[in-house]
Amino acid sequence: TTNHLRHLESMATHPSGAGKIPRLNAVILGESLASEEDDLVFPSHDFSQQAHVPSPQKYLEMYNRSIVDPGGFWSDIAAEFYWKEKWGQQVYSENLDVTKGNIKIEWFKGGITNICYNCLDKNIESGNGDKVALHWEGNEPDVDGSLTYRQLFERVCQLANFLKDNGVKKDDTVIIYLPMLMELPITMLACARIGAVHSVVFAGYSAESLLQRIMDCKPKIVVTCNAVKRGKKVLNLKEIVDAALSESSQNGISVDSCLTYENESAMKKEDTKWQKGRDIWWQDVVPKYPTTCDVVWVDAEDPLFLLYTSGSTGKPKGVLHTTGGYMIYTATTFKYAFDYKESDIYWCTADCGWITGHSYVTYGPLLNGATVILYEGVPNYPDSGRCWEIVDKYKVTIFYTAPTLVRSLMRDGNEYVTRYSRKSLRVLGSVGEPINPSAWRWFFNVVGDSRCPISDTWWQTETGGFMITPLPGAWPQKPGSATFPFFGVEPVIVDEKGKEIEGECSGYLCVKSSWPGAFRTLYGDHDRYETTYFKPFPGYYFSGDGCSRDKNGYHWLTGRVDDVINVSGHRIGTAEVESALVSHPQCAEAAVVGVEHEVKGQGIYAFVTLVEGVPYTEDLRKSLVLVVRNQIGAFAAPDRIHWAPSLPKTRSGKIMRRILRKIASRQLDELGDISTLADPSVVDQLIALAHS
Ligand code: 6R9
Repeated sequence: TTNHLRHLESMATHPSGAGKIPRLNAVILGESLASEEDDLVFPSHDFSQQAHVPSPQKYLEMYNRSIVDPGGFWSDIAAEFYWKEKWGQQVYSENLDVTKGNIKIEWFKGGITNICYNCLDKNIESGNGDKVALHWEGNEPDVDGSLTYRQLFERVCQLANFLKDNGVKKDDTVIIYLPMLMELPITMLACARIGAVHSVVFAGYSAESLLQRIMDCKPKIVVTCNAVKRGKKVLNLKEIVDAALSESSQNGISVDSCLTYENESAMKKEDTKWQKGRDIWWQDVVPKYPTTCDVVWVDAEDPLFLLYTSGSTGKPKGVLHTTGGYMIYTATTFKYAFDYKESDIYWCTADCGWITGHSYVTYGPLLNGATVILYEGVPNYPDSGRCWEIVDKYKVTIFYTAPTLVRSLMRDGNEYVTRYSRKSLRVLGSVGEPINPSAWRWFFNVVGDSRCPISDTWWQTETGGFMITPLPGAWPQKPGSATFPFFGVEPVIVDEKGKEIEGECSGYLCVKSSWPGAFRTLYGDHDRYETTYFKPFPGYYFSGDGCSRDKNGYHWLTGRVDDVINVSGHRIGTAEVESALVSHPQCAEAAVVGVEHEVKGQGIYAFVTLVEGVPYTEDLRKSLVLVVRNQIGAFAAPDRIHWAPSLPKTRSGKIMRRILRKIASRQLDELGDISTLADPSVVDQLIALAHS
């Protein structure tokens, strides 16, 4: 067993009886809690008993096999899926060492399958045809709909037939620019059914960003809708697509057709701008096609989708995932990390425009035959209780969201939560950024009534699925820690020289050897793939994240390593300082960046959002600094607190530190592109407060 699992081993072989966690509980609780590291939250006995992985030793048994014999471990799982033809002799092959030639990862090569078939046909054949696949909740509370697996199958087939009829063939690209309507997963699945490669562009990106993606992947067709309502705002999506398409055709890339869904509740057909010959109304044509469509069988290593993600440079990276490994990996991670059971009702608040919406709204859940909620709107419309209203309405059992949403709802007060029952909930999940212990606590205590384990899942667009995640019921959680690696994943922490460090340590998070869900290349740029991810530490996949491992082997993600600040030779994670700040009862959110400092090299500059109604005062400023001194050390005390009514965030909720760094260093003429912000006016507010 690798070093970091020794603690789990000791839990599993504890003298009080193998894997009996309560004994350990008593031991730990007998000591005073020295720090967050010692803050253990135990799953209830009842939860553990019914869990897929009920104990540390069950996990260790499975984990060890997945590392010693990855081929055997993953082919046993793959055998539960439908394959037209079985994969070749070799389950996988990999080269992750740039010094030994091109980076190459393959899983189940030679295996012939189809992920859409496994999501739909297979579930219908096994008797789940009448089970609800998708519940759709509109922006307005009284607008909703649902599709059973059979109905979803029919819709997907009709669209697949339309696509074929319009010249889309295997390996052609289709850009999808849709909000959270059922037509979004329907389009993804229809592409997969005929072997076309989908590239979903989050329907909050500007025309400029959409154009950039169209130019890069040259789609045969673009699928969109006329408009969407998010809260009280109506967004005219078709206008954005029109702008991108006319610009692209002037640049030599002309897209033949633009299939447009009429999202009636947001905008009527008559009000939609139209380009004859190119634009097609979805409702006019798609329902006329047959409700069955033959599957195009593909190789496990044929591409499934392209998803653009931001890198450190301006040009977005087209992350490419293939079929077989991704299918097995998303299905398996979904099942174990959420302890999924057939009776669960699952809601992930992510948009399908992000990887979370690919792996854990669409593919992972549907491969498991789950009932999935899709929500079109925003979490605070008509008020901040909407999420819990939806939870009660559909009796949601698994609720998966992002820390930013947790913190914003936390700020609005418990009232909105406690008003609803939430009795159906049994597992909670978090993704996207490190969840600070105080938000974790609130999520656990208030939302989950201290009953529901939280799966804090660390992973990336590039990894396809969960990499480090709790398995609820298997071991105690530590608020803020993603805990231990998923099956088949060997995380390593390396120092600057790329040397693996053991035991209690912190450094760069890398992964040794491949896993089925790993991305295979950056579209059209295999060099950049190798340079960004495999050259920094030869022999490993480099995540770009910092991580520490505590004395018990738990993993603590500290954020992107480009966000590390070095103060007088002390390396301080911005996430650490932020977590300290937000633990202050009057601090709602914080973002910390490094600024040049004459004496210390870098100083710490903290943007702080206060709890609603709390005034900015000098005393509060001091007490915020004190909280950081007390929790981390004097060296980590912020040099400057900058009041921030709100923080500049991308539409996916990530804080844009690039902009904060410029504001902090007063390089106001170098703010760069702020159009990707959810609300660009935040920037002016911050600049105005810079002198306060
Ligand atoms: C799934 C997703 C990836 C980056 C990743 C890391 C951060 C995601 C996290 C987390 C700490 C977690 N991140 N989940 N950090 N704990 N549970 O978000 O993909 O958009 O590609 O972002 O997000 O920094 O490197 P993506």
